[in-house]
Amino acid sequence: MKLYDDLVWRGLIKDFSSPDLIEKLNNEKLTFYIGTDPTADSLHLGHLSSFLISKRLKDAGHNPILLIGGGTGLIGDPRPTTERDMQIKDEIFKNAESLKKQVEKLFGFKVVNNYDWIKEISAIDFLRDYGKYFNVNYMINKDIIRRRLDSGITYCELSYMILQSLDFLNLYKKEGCTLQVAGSDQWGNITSGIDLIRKKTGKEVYGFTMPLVVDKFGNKFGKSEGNALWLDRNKTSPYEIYQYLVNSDDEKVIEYLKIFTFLTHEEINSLEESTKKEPEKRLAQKTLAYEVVKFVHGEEEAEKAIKISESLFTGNIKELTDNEIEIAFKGVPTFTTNKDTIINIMVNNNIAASKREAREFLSNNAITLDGETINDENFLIDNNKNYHIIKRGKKKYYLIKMN
Ligand code: 383
Repeated sequence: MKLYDDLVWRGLIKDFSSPDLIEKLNNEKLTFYIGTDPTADSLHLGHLSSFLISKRLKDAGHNPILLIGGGTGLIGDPRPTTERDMQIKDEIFKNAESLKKQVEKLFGFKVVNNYDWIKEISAIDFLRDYGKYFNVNYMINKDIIRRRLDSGITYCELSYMILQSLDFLNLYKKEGCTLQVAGSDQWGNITSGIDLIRKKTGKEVYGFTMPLVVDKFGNKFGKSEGNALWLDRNKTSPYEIYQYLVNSDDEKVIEYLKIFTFLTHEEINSLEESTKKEPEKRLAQKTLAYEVVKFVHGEEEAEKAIKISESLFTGNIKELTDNEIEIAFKGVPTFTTNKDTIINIMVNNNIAASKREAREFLSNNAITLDGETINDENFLIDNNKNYHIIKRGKKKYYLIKMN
């Protein structure tokens, strides 16, 4: 199957600047770019889908450039809601360095930084060479800007579009770059670049975007309790990413497999069958989670995430190493204690409000220690292990660290 048809099949095309691009994607070798601003020192799951498109284009023979917005990051792409806080320069530069390393390792793209050329432009040249080509009416009719007119937008953020456009022009001139890809929030910035290049050189360049990925409630994909899921393992563990994806809804998981994995159409179709016929196996979800973690963190981490996840599911926690326990129970209430009876440990650490309540839990089979039900209130929790897990009822976990 040709590249364009594969992109359509995977649901990766929203806006498309010209029908001529189909032929070019399928039969030519284009130099293209995707940009990202160094607002943080790592990409997150929300970035992954459009970076994976770039990988698909690369695998089909096109030539990718990643642009890190060291210059644009100092200005801030207008969000639809409010003005961004201005970030500290050194922070942006540090983030740019980390992003460069991360992207080179994950995707192997050539990396450029727009700070290198934007910093050279004087205010007068900026206005004469670029500002002159932007009609203010045109600018305020771009979707994102229009949505900000009521709440207000500064001249600083309004100018962002000009910077992203001159990047495209610069890469077109220097690298022969004729295509920009991104998520659909970037459509206005892409078309303004295409228009600038047409006005200044008379040449036609191209762009396309992919739809925003959302969960079944329409919320942005890739956030867990409002926090981004980072691709840097020191910020988000591979297991957390695994957990997030393995919990995908049946009605969304096939869409996600198309967007986030390199599995073939046959493999994805067969997982779709499985989701219809035997949804309780959650084969599609498990495959999605495994494939993404494998791509981002490697096979070993993906296997480890499966092991943790299965042990928690079956309650077979004994097999986990200390490190795996730390990962699996990150964020659950944790207590440090000396060896003692289970009833004392429960009361001293608020697992039960009183001895009476603790006894009730124990006699109702509501308490497990390391996966085994305990009824005896004098059961000794010893310190020949570094960690014990107490589970109360169906869901409540406590991590006990032994002194
Ligand atoms: C800067 C200069 C350029 C071209 C692009 C840029 C960055 C762009 C932007 N991108 C987002 C970001 O940085 O703000 N103005 O977080 C996100 N991207 C990609 C994708 C996405 C977009 O990095 O839709 C999600 O990840 O395009 O929001 O010359």
